[in-house]
Amino acid sequence: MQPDRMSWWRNARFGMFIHWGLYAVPAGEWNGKTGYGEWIRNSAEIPLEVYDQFRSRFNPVQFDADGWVKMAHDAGMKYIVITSKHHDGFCMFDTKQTDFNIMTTPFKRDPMKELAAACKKYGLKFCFYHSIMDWHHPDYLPRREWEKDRGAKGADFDRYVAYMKAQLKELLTNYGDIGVLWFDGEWENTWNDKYGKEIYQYVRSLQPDILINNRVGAGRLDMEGLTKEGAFGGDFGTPEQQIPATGLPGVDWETCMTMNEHWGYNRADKNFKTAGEMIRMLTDIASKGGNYLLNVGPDANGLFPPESVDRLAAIGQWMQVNGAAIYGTKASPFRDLSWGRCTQKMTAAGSVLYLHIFDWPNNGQLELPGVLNTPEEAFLLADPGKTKLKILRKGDALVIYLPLKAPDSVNSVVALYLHGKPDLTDPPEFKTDFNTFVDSLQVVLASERDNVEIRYETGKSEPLNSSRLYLYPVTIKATTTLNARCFRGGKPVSGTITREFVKVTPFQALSPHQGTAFNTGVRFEYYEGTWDSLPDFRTLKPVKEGVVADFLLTPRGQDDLFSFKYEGYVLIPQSSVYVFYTGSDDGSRLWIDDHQVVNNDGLHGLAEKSGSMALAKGYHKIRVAFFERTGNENLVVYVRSQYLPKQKLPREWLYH
Ligand code: H79
Repeated sequence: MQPDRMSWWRNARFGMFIHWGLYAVPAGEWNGKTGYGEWIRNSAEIPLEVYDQFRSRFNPVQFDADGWVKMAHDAGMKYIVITSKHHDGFCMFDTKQTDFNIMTTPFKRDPMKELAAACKKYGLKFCFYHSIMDWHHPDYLPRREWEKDRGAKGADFDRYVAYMKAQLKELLTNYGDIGVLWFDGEWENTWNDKYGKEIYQYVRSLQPDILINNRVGAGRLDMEGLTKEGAFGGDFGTPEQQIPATGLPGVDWETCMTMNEHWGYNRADKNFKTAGEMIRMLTDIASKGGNYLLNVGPDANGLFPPESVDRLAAIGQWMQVNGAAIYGTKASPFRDLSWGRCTQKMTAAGSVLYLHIFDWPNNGQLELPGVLNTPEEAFLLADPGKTKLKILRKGDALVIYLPLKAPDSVNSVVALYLHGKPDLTDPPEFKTDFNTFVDSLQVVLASERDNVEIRYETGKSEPLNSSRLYLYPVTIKATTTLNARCFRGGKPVSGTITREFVKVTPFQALSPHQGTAFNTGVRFEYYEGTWDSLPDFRTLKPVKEGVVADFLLTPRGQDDLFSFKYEGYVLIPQSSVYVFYTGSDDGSRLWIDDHQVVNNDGLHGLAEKSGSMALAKGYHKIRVAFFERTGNENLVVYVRSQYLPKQKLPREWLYH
């Protein structure tokens, strides 16, 4: 987590994404098909010269920067991220680096200049989306597979990076303070973390306080949008069209989402989410500690689709009343609430819980489970008179008495002021994520609550105030059930958490006499072919065979349409339960002693899967299979045990 630099962004919680470019001219339609968006040049395979002609038809005379920013402002959005350049390479700003820009259209105006000024007027942060992938620049590589007539001869990717930098310099010097640089299109095999770090540093050198998303690096895990461990992740993660299932403590993230089914303008796409759905999504995201970047795709006249205009206004009405429950809030302290969501803030005197009620209780009684604080007051944000709602305690729960009718059928918010920070009846947590072990296991317990003691029992007994006090990790050597609970002043103040830790027998190592003497490295077989999942290697003939230090893709003969099988031995340093992972793009699997441990098969972007196995110290058979269809290719094997932090499987463990 970054300090201060990010505080405006963390407080903002809600921003507008704008996808606007030449693709607004065809408006999603090509040769009678209407399913395209900003990817139209690639998806409809439009030759460069043909696409270039949209330029003469791009004259969005109805564009009104003030009007756009006012709509974002009135919707309650605190920042705008707009496409300075999308994958098509067309620049929506006045750049000296290429003619392929808006100043060479009949429009001849720089909309970014006008938007920067309007954002300043309305107090919104102005931000750029800038695509790394570029289907127009001669130096960008690779070419599209279908672009047979556009050779790559003479192309120089480093010169393309220099072009990018020159444009970033323009964007960061000609438009005042920029809030965020939002990169995208980083997944092709020409981009890597080294370029990512270089660009990150360069952008920060021009505007030190700017924020940069994780797509500047090459380690994004598919559309989940978070960066894989150990890779360069910029300032925040970027889930796309999805909301993480839970909050992600310690990780900043922003879900970007379309209102209908396209980012760029699509005339035929009327499948818009309702304002209510989007209000609930914004609430859900805030309750998990994230931001919502909601997209508008303006048309080639410079107008927002009327459906977007309506929805922005409706969201704005809700935000007018309930914005306090979104801005500057933190993730919910509750794991799950049956009737809705919660966000929270600290106040001078204590804290406030914002109870976002999606499902209004029929009996008018809202039950908030497991809150030990003394409540101060509660009122509906929709009630200008702030009429105090009756609050009664029912055991550990607080019951708030609501009017019979919800003020808002989508989400009515109760502000509940508490004395002190929320003190919920959460049980302690097991910090050990191994449930099985071979010899012994150190079990760590913890509670984030103030002034609590943890006491525990083994077997079936409920912890009492006379049970053992948890002071340091509990070492267990046999299968054991542990029960733990929080106590305060001699009284239990939480439920009991229970977990069974099972002693298992490890897979035996190969005897030293098995096989021949071991040499370092693993054997590989390299295959070529077109697959959507791992092939059955038994039916195939390898193109190449040999030995590599570890699971390297370097012996390949081509960057796409290939596959590897690696076989050898892994020297396990200590008997224990081991977790193995493969991070791959596309699919992979891993076997130990002929048992499949990891299944990460299928056609996908960079994705990580894991599995575990108890292994005795010594040599075990290891087999890894990988295939790549097109795009980026990537394979890394990681390992972890209770004794070892997650790390790349050391080369020193591999033999054949
Ligand atoms: O600008 C919008 C989209 O045009 C852009 N991102 C949003 C914000 C976008 N680019 N691509 N996609 C959305 C979907 C692409 C998915 C894939 Fe891949 C590209 C599948 C395989 C290559 C990325 C990399 C996802 C998996 C690997």
